[in-house]
Amino acid sequence: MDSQRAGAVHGTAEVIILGAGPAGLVLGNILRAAGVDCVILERAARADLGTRARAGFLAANTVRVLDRHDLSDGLRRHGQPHSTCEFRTDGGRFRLDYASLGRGEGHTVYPQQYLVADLLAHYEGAGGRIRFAAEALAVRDADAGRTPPSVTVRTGDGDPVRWQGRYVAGCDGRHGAARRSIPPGAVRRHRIDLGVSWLGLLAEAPPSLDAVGYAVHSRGFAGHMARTAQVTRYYLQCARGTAAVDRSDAQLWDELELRMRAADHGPLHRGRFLQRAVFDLESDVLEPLRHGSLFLAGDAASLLSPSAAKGANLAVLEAELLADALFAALRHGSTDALDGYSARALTHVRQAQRFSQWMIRLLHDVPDLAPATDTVPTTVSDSGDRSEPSPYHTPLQRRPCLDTLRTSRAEQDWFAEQYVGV
Ligand code: RFL
Repeated sequence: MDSQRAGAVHGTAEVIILGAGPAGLVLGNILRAAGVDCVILERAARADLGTRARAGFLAANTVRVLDRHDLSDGLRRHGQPHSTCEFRTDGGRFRLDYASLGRGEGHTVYPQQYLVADLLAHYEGAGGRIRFAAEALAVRDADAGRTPPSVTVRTGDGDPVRWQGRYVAGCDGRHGAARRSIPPGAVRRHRIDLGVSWLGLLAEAPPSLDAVGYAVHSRGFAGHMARTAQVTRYYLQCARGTAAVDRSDAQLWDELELRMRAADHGPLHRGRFLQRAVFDLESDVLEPLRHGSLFLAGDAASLLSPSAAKGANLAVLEAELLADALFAALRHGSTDALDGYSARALTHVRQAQRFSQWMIRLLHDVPDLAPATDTVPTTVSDSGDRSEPSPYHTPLQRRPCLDTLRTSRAEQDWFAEQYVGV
């Protein structure tokens, strides 16, 4: 049997939501509370869902969205307010208390896996429908006019089953079925890749400083971000293609201490690394975020490099926008908000991408005039982990940016507004 085709309809819902990450679960919770019949189809097993450590920095607007829908209990109780970042360079270090700059807002640090667990508990507690170990294979008939869209789903060893709905919300991330199901040419994909890669590390160790740490070093960038009192995230810029396991924990701590200038500013709290993953700091966005009755939100809509901690925040914002638009269409027969969803969401995505590209350029030596839609050619240096300069390489342009950020109140206000804004 064609694995993408499935016969009789196995289940129906007004809205079929693919993926139970922040986007899918916020969407599901808002729709369910509004009395919209929806089902979430999630590829992972239930036990695996709440264990994926990723984001941690939630913007004030994200917290407001979660407050509005009564979804913020856990983060209000256990999240930690955060308001400071520290830049370390060969000229010394400086701090920005960003919550007292710009629009006067900070972050709440609350690990993404806890947020996902809270959202799931709330959704199921309220009677929301979800199927685990249900991998969407394809969305069919999204632009078929009178034929309702459906999703073929693999749920085990048997033949795929089919769910049918009025709308499908693709919240299944970058490699999910929603993106894959859009025919070539139906939407545009804009991609930015400045050739920078990071080794992301999760350390079983308390934070080493009471601030986000950004260290700019000739061997490459290093970063520090608190997660909980026992767990801290670190980043090390690495050459593209680096294997995540090619160095011991002790070697990685030595490299982190070197780049973060521990000799000048104090040692790091060491511990076992619980997670190591290399990822490329690329960003992309589809346009429009819709194909017929299939709508995209979260990482399925746009991928943001974690350089500016925006991905989960955008996912929550888009989920609320999409929920309101679907509700208006289903209950009031007005599709205006659905028709405007893509343009509204893209305004926020573009703003976030602009800032995240600015952060990449601030923290790394990257070409100044990189093409906007393709990979910048870089080669691997053996003098550290950063990529070797391309012909356009202009590291000197980065220093004035850092100096301006250190000295100009106007620049600091702009930074603070962008840093916490979505
Ligand atoms: P998710 O969280 O990836 O959830 C998608 C869900 O869909 C499921 N799925 C499928 N289900 C059914 N059928 C299929 N075919 C499916 N394919 C996939 C998956 O199992 C999963 O449960 O997407 P969502 O909801 O759009 O949320 C996006 C965020 O997860 C992401 O943007 C952030 O984690 C990005 N990010 C950060 N964002 C922030 O706002 N602040 C941060 O501090 C921050 N730190 C980070 C980050 C991302 C990182 N990684 C992944 C590189 C730090 C790191 C290390």
